[in-house]
Amino acid sequence: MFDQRERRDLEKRMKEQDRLPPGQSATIKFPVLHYGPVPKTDLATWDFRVFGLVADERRWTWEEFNQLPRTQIILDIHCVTRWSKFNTVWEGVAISTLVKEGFIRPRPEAKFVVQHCEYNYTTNTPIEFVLQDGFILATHYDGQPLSPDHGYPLRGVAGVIPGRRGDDKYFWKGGKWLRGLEFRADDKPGFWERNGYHNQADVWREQRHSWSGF
Ligand SMILES: Nc1nc2c(c(=O)[nH]1)N[C@H]1C(S)=C(S)[C@@H](COP(=O)(O)O)O[C@H]1N2
Ligand SMILES: [Mo]
Repeated sequence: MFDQRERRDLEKRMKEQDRLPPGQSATIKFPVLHYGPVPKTDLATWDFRVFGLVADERRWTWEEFNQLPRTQIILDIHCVTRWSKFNTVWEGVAISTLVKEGFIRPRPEAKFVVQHCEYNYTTNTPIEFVLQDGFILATHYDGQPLSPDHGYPLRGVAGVIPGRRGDDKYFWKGGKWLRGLEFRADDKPGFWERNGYHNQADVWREQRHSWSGF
């Protein structure tokens, strides 16, 4: 059982480096977790919408989306079901870049962002969260386009930049099969947030469920 040993060694190292949040275990696999079926995507009709409290609402086709400025990032991801995966490599688009370069112009009243996914899955965060470096709109994982299970063709990824702790949230705050971003003045709990998960989802404070503290 080399895998077991590799896993335990990794977990020990991550703990020593202060990268293992409380109550989490390291995994070397990449579990798949979601509610409902995996959608089939036709890139010819796929679009991405930016709407709500923005100076001008946007709609990008797949081709247009792929012309946006791109970034690569390495993140530790922490699932609320207690697995953590370290040094995951993502490529895609940073919302902060889109804002800096004027592709998205949030209005001053915009305080929250709701990620809208296929089959009406949503997840919500404060606007600052999606504007930080630990959040990315990803098209690629580990050098390959996302697999259908992990969110093809586009997903939000909520992770932790290795060694740089911040406002870090559990992995469910990244919506798979992402189709749009809604900017809002008021917060609007998403799918898991309405079904017992904690609205803030801070991984270092173990904000797993809405009944587990603040
Ligand atoms: N559209 C959609 N996105 C989703 C979910 C979902 O049910 N639907 N589940 C979330 C949860 S609870 C987790 S832990 C991660 C899992 O991502 P993975 O399957 O790539 O590991 O996706 C998140 N994004
Ligand atoms: Mo999850």
